[in-house]
Amino acid sequence: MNRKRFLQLTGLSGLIISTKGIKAATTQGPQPIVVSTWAPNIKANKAAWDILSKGGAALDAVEAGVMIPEADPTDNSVGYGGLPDRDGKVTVDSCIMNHLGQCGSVMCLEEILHPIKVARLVMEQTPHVQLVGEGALHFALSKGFQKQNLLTPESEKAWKEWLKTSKYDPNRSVKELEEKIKREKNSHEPWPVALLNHDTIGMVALDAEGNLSGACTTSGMAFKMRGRVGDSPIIGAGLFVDNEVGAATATGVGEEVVKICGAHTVVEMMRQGASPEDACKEAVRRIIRNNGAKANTVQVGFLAINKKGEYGGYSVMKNFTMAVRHPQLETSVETKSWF
Ligand code: SD4
Repeated sequence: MNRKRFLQLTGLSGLIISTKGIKAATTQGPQPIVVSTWAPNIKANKAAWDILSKGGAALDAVEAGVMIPEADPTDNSVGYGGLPDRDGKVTVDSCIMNHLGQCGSVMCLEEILHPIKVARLVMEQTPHVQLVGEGALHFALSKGFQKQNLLTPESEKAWKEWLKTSKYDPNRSVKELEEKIKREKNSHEPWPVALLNHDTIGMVALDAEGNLSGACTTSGMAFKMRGRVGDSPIIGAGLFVDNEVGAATATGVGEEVVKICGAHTVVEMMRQGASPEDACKEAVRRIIRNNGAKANTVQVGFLAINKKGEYGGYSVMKNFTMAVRHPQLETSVETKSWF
């Protein structure tokens, strides 16, 4: 397949692809911008951009944006098509935060296609921030959401294959990506395979009013223990927004992100004057410090934007990409990494 054909197939024509050593870029003045984890989420950015480019609110943009991978059966770590826990159940975690510091989250929710919408309703219509499991499901059903099986035949097959060894490996997706990259080297395919890698989506946006919001949604680590919750629905870990400063989100091994209050750390570093990239690097440094000799096996990626619309990211291991959209640019970039 040639490159043109690939771009047509994936609907990514016009995309600027950069894969190495991209510095945190600066946009001119405070203009709208949306940044999300992983290159395929350029499609999610499109949905967000439809709203931002018409003067819409960052909150509406990030909600609409992350709904794209939630409904995409080929994204096996978000929503429909997500890989299940070790009992074969797909459980989803989502959170959302706006420029007023308001936030909502659902954790370990089952059979709901768009957990991000439920998280938003937790924020807007309950006195709480977090709802979990059965309670979150009851809340969703009371708001008119319908139950839907999120386990696709492909995910079920992968789970049955996994059951043969039942070995939990938080590096599974990293290894899969590395294998794909090796295959790419051998087959001389014309596009960077990191572009094809789907994973948890964290999305942050700045709107024309100068307000920031963010959303993060995932089915979590594949074949996790039943009831396990990672960083993605935890405000301050997988996502944090402070309208005075900036917004940050994370992807990767959630336990490591929770241990350093990842997204909050990134925002606080920006408050002290760090660029988005340097702020993300400091969060990565703390993960490296916590993990000693095994640090180079723990993939975590952070990305951030600040009030000026500057953006950047950093990851522990290579191959972490982010999708960026602002008035002058629609692109995916690989962030710098520690290793
Ligand atoms: C989690 N951080 O549940 C999520 C998983 C993830 O790409 O980001 N996967 O820990």
